[in-house]
Parts: sequence; C-alpha cells; structure tokens
Amino acid sequence: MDKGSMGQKVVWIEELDAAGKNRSCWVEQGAFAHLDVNQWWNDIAHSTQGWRHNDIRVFGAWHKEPRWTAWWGPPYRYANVQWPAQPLDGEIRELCDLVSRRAGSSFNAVLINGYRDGQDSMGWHRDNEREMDTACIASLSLGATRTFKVRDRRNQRVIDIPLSHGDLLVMEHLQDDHEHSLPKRLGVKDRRLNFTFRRLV
Ligand SMILES: O=C(O)CCC(=O)C(=O)O
Repeated sequence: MDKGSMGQKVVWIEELDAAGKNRSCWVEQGAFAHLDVNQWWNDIAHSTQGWRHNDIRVFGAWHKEPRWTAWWGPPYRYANVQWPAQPLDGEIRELCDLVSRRAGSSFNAVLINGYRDGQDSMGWHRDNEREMDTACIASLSLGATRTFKVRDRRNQRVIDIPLSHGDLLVMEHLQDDHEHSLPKRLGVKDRRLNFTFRRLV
C-alpha cells in the first residue's frame, strides 16, 4: 500500500496537564488522500463481516445508529453494541500499521464509521472505555468534508475542525477532559468514511 504523502500539520490543542502529560489534538492534512473512499466502502461491504447498522438505546427507546459501522480488533463493547473479535489482517492491517507509524503509536483495533450523507452523524462522547488505552487515538477521514467538534468539559469551549478527504486527526491524552462529536450537515450529499484506530489493552 502507498505510504501516503507528508501533509501540512495543523495543531488545534496543545497543553501540558498537571502530571506533565502533553494533551494534544492535531491534523495531518491530506496524508492519506491517495485512498479511494468508494473502493474502501465496497471492500468493507464485501468483507466477511460487512457493514452493520446497529440498534442503540437512547433515553429508553431503541433507534438505528445514524451511521453504518464495522470493527476489526479484540472483542469490544460500547453502550449496548457488542463486537466479537475480528483479526486485523490484509489491507486493513497494512493501513493500521501505516497510521500507527504516523501517529507514533501501536494500534491493534479500528472502528470504521460509514456516513452515507450529511444526515448521518455521531453524538457527543469520549473514547474512554475501560479497556481502551486513551493515550493516543487516530482518526482517518475519506470522502466528504465534515466538521469534527471537540468540547472542553472544563469550560464548554468548542472547537470546530474541518476534516477533509485523506486527513489524519490524532488525539493524545485528550479523553479525560474533552469530548467530541460529528453533527449532521444536511447540505452534504456525499458519503464519508472514518477509521478510528485505537489500542485495546
Ligand atoms: O467520524 C468521526 O470523525 C468521528 C468518529 C468518532 O468519534 C468515533 O469513532 O469515536
């Protein structure tokens, strides 16, 4: 697989916490722009597991998640959604290794979110399940440009980060004090793929 190009790095958050850890959020723009969103979307559809359209419970009522998802890695669970182990291999393993090198981490799992158009979205949350190493999470976007929002839970300040085709966003030590979301954008008619690489311990 092509290793991608060196994109421009934009730092959105950088601060030292009381313990001396560097909390940061940065984007390497266009780093994986050579990847084809439609090819990856179809490869996932034709993989052994395919896309899932999960039911989730919100305030006591069941709804379809407003996006499609797929998972590769050790068994994983968030809210009422359960993923069995799915070994990382083939092109998804290659991509995981390339992203690990760029982000300076060693990921062993990826959640893939498929946003069919601007009606699909993700609500405010943190990636902080107990089995997750929250030191570094990397998120690769392909396809339509969407706004990724990051909110500081200490002062409610929100940053809007535009994520375009091929952008790699990296969050380091950010999950304690910050949450993130991807709101609907009704004007967006094109699909977007998001790969969120994590390390489960
Ligand atoms: O699609 C995105 O950029 C957000 C994905 C996300 O927040 C997640 O998978 O936890």
